[in-house]
Amino acid sequence: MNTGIRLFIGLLLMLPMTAIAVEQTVTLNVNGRCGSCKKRIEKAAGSVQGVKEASWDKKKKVLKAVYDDAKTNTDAITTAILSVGYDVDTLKGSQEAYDKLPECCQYREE
Ligand SMILES: [Cu+2]
Repeated sequence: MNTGIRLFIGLLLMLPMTAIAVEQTVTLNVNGRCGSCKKRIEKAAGSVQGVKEASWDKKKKVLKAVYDDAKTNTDAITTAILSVGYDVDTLKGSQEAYDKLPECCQYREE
């Protein structure tokens, strides 16, 4: 094999590896109710530096986020969502922020 081809194959093999090392996908259970909840949750997650994509499934109550693991991590995304008043997995969202949510968005049963 000549060097050119070997180099090309080498680069080709490295491409997916660098992509996997940097980009991570996480799914989090985030409680919420409606379209405004969706906007708030996605905005909070998306505002974290390094988050490339955030989408919340209203039916499944699951947030899927794609992020650059050199810039951020799951904890930072979780914290951002908690701070706007939404529960993430077993963690409770900020009560203060929750109380400020419109009544129709208050998803907790009390
Ligand atoms: Cu809502």
